[in-house]
Amino acid sequence: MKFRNFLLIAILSWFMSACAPVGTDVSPTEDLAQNTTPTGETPMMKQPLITTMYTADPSAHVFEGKLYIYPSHDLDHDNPGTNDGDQFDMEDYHVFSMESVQSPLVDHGEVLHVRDVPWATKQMWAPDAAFKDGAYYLYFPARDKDHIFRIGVATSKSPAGPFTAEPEYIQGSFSIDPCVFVDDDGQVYMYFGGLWGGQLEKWQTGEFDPNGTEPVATQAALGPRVAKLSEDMLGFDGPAQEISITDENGQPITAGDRSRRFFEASWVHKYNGVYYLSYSTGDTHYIAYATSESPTGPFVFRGYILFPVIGWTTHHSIVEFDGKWYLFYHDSSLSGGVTHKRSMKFTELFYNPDGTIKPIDP
Ligand code: FUB
Repeated sequence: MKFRNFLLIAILSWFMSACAPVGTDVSPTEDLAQNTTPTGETPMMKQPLITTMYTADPSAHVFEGKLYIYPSHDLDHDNPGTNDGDQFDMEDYHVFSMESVQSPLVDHGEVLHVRDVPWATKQMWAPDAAFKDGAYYLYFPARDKDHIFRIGVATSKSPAGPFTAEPEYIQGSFSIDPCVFVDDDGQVYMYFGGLWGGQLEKWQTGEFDPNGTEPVATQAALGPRVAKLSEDMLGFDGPAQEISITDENGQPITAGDRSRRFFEASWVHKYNGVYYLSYSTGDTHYIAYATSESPTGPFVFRGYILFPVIGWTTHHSIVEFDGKWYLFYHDSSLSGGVTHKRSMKFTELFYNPDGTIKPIDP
């Protein structure tokens, strides 16, 4: 009797699987999940998250209950550096994920290469990712065929990629370091911009001016740009606006105030209804932050989140995961201080009761 039941179930299951319509039994996410490699590296705070490759500019997000990280992939070369950032000659992106901050990091492999981006030529710098209506979007800067930094977008059905690039860069985009923030009302904003290698000072007239320079020391510093994203997430819904960062008296932070002025690496998050814009101060090497009641500012300077790390650049993201807040950042400790060979790290971030952030000593 038992054997007859077993036989019946076996025949039925074979019949059902043989009759399933082709292509409908494996979801894209399950399919792609097979291309993952547990790195075997258990995350430890303030230690490199991966030691088999160099990674930088980590943008962290919670998607589908896991923590996903979208970093730059630094190449292991010894080309000389310039103020234009030519040593940051990255070609592709890998995506990483963690089930929890105690579980091993998973490398989802190469998810986009510059050869597969029709408009881009080189230097795939700091990316970010976003989700809307069942699709994932990877935003990234790269130099176009005229050597000008633009921002592109690539799409996927999975947060782990692979991503397919749109044929053109986002019209109206320029400079580097996109950060995409989805507000509680569903409106999506992109913040971007970076000085020097990132060319922001060359866009002060609204056109690319190869001779553009930073404002003089007593003038207002250049601010990051913000643009609303269109409904389809593939373009800007109107021209980008400059964000103003002021001191506590409402006076613009000046270009000469190098320990507080915006340089690159914008990140926006919301805590207790307040918008926090954090950024790198570049040649003074801080991650600073400013707050506002509005996603488009003006933002008021509040202090520092991260003191200088080993290496010239500093770049971060802030994410809430399982009820705690984390700072993802990078430094050059693993390479012995080589600025363009960086490693992503993370640590917990704490707020004071007044909403200010406790600065972190890396
Ligand atoms: O990774 C290349 C550049 O270095 C980024 O775009 C900047 O933010 C800096 O981290």
